[in-house]
Amino acid sequence: MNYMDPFNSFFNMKELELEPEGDLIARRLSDMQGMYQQEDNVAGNPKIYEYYNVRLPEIPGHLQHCVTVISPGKIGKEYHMTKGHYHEVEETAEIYFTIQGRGKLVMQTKEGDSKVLDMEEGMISYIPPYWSHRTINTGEEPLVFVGVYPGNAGHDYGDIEERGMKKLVVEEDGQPKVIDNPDY
Ligand code: M6P
Ligand code: ZN
Repeated sequence: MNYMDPFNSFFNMKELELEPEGDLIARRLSDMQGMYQQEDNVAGNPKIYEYYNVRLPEIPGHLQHCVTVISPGKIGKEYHMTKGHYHEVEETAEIYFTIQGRGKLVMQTKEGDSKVLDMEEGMISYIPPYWSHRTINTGEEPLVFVGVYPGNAGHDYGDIEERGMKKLVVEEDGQPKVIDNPDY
């Protein structure tokens, strides 16, 4: 039997970096074209979020895990958010453990049901099979969370890239508000 060796990763809470560095993926506004309602008048190409994947085989049995850091800020009225995705293997779930900041976790099924959960330090959020998921930083500091999901789950961005999500999280009177997406 060829066993994989157990290993630790360390997330540096001061630098907000994973050590040793996994696959670091940074997403800027230009990587999310068409996902925000008002992206036209934004100066430069701000970094919205980055995530660190611990490198693991994409096969059943393993547990993928990664740390996502969403910087605070807004594009128009919408808070910084992730692209959002379904899993390629739709019957796979995911857990998010929030370790810093506050935000919202917006989920949706292909039948059109929507759910929104709060994310705050210490919260463990369960994303059941079949729900797409997007995270939104509604706070003033980075939103940092750990995601854990099956080795073979994969990411399917197609539906959300084409249609967006039914619910948007915007700032109104200084407060986060969940509204219906007028373009959905
Ligand atoms: C979480 C997990 C990852 C995901 C990342 C960024 O860490 O769900 O699987 O890749 O967030 O989200 P997205 O892939 O939607 O950009
Ligand atoms: Zn996922």
